[in-house]
Parts: sequence; C-alpha cells; structure tokens
Amino acid sequence: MKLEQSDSEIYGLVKKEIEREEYSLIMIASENYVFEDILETQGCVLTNKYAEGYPFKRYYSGCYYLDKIEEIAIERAKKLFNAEHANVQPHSGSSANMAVYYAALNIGDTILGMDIDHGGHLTHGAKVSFSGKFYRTVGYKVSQKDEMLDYDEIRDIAKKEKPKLIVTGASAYSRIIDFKKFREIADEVGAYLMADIAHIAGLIVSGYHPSPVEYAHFVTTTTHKTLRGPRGGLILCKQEFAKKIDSAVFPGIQGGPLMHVIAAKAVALKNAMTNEFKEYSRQIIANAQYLCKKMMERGYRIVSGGTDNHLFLVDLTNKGITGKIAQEALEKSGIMINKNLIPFDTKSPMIASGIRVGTPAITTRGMKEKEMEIIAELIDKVLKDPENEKIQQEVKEEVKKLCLSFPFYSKIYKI
Ligand code: DSN
Repeated sequence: MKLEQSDSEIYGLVKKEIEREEYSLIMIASENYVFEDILETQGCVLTNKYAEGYPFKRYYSGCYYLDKIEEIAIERAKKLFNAEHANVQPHSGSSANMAVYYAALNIGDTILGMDIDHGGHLTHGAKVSFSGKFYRTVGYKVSQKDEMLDYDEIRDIAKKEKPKLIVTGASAYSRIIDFKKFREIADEVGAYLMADIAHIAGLIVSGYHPSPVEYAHFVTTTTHKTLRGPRGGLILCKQEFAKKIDSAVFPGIQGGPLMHVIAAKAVALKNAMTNEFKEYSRQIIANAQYLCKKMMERGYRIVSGGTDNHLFLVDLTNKGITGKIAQEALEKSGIMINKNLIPFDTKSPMIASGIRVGTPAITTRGMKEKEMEIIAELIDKVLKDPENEKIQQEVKEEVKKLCLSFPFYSKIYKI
C-alpha cells in the first residue's frame, strides 16, 4: 500500500516539503539535496534488519548481505579519506563526536574546542550539550583583529588548560583550517587531536581543503553536508584506536546500526570518488566566493572579509537589522539561510547579528556564478526593506522562476 492511501496526512506534508525544496533557494550551509540513488537506498528493505555488532561478528542471524554492505562502506571511507580505520555506524555527527570522547576520555577530562559563538559546534563543549556537561570544557575564539583562528592564542590556552583532547573543526567558519598546526599544539601539551570535518568533508576529499587525516588522532564527519549523502555520521582514526572507537560506538553509545543509512553512505562515498564530484566541490567554492563578492559590492560586511569554503557569515550590524529579522524576511521570500552569531556578538543566539549563507545545495542544482549575481540582488532587495511583504512576494516569484530553470525533484516526483 502506498503512503498516499495509508496516511494521506503525512503524504500531504511530505509532498509540500518536496515543493518547498524544489521552489526555494536552499542556502543553509549544512544542507544539501541528495540524488535518487541515495533516496532509493535509504528507503529500502535494509531498514528491517537488526545487525548489532560489526561485519562477520554480529549478534543476529541473517546478516550476510549486510556484512558485505558495511564492509564496502568501510573500505570506501578508508580509500576516499586515505584513513587507516573507519567506523560507518554513527547515527549522526553528534554521535560520532560522542563516541570519540567516550573512547578517548574519562568523565571530567578537559576538552578544548572552538566556542559555539565563534563558529564551533554544540558538541565541541557547549555547556548545554553532553560535551559541556560530562567533560570540563574550555573554548578558543577567533581573533578580534581578523576574525580568523589565532594559533598562538590557541597554543597559549592549551598550555594553560592542559586539555586531554583538542577539537578542531567548525559549523560557521569560512577559512582554511591548519590541521598541522593544531597537531603541533596538541603534541606540545600531550593532547589528542580530533578534527570534526562535518561541514568541509566533501571539499577535503576533492582536494579543495587540506585533509586532517594525517594529523588528527580522530576525524569525525557527517555524511549529508558537502558529502551529499544520507543524514548520518562517520569516524576515521589511526589503526591503534580502531578497537576503542568500534566499541565506543557499539556497544558504547549505540545499539543496532541503521543499515539502510549505511548502504546509502556507501553509495555517497562512491559518488564522491568521481571527477564530477570534484568539479562539484570546485563550483561550490567558486559560487560562495562570487556570491560573497557580490554581497560586499552591495555594502554587506562579511566576517573575516571573505571565504575559502562553502559558506560565509554576513554581519548585518551596518544595515541596522538583526539576523532574526533577515532570516524571517528571506524565508518569506523563498530564500532559506539561518541567523547566526558573528564573532564577539552582543546579541543572543535567538536574535543574532548575522546570517550564515552556504552554496552546497544550490550548486547541486547546477547554479553557477551567473545565478549568484541574481541571488545577491534578490537577497539585497529583501534585506533593504525587510518588513515589505510586497517585495517578499515579488522575490518569491523570482526565486520560483529561477528554481524552475534548475529542476531537481520535479524530475522524479509529480509536483
Ligand atoms: N547544525 C549543523 C549546522 O547547521 O551547521 C551542524 O551540525
């Protein structure tokens, strides 16, 4: 029985969401569109099966095909990232980070991570997260001078606080991260280094951002952002930590793996090995840089003055509006971005002084520099007069027109 017949309420809402994704500019830096092969794999019968354990060492019978699938996913992850060991079972990036902490630390040990207000992730030590509750956490910030990482300052904090684990990686940082320097700092204070590359994994495997795999003891990522796979997590590590990581994931923090998601991760990892994917990553960055330039030409201040990756932060202070107002006005106009704290922000996270803009999803649709110019103009039109509902309606129509020239899910669903 099809969903339309069995549950018309959920079916209707899913259909609406397909339309929203098709006719909006999805510019939330952590989101993307998956292709049909990923949708198909995630929606397949593998969702039925329990497979606690690891390939060929399971607690359930009937796992022979799943063993092969997980083994393929592991081998592809190792090959793509040039890693010694991979665990493909974490349900999310947060679970991947939790498993690394569980493997490497004792409760109460010190973690040094990037402050969430400066671009770090919740799980890098925020007090509201398990990371800030179970561990002693200390944060580093970007420099006030250029809004970039200041490695001397990070070293000073590390020397003073003596963390057992240093976390590098971010959710809202637009510059290249020097993983080698982070490792040097970790070595100086006798800490482990974990690189959370959730945002930039796709750029790394394409060669457009240096890889941390050589330097970090542990690397974590999600598979659904620039990697363009299913929603999930992944851990890479040196062979010496393989056993500890595997038992931290299962039975440490998770039970049965989501085998339909693991199969879809395998498909995404294969796709990421292609030249087409490399070109896609190049275009993500070219689009972000071009859009950034066009926003600057319209008088927007960009945090750190630009971007080296798939995202940038816009400080709206000189425009006299908050991130919250901008997010709401743009959402009504069919442009999805998120309000975001800027470094040294004086506003609360629910209000925020800035917005975060990302290009992975619109690049997946095939948009290039020409479209970035149009998008910069549309964003500016809305933000110049954020209360003006007539402008929002006009821009929404323009956005729909633009989206219609880059059909995506309308090619596979009837909408
Ligand atoms: N919440 C994600 C983001 O938007 O960056 C990170 O997990």
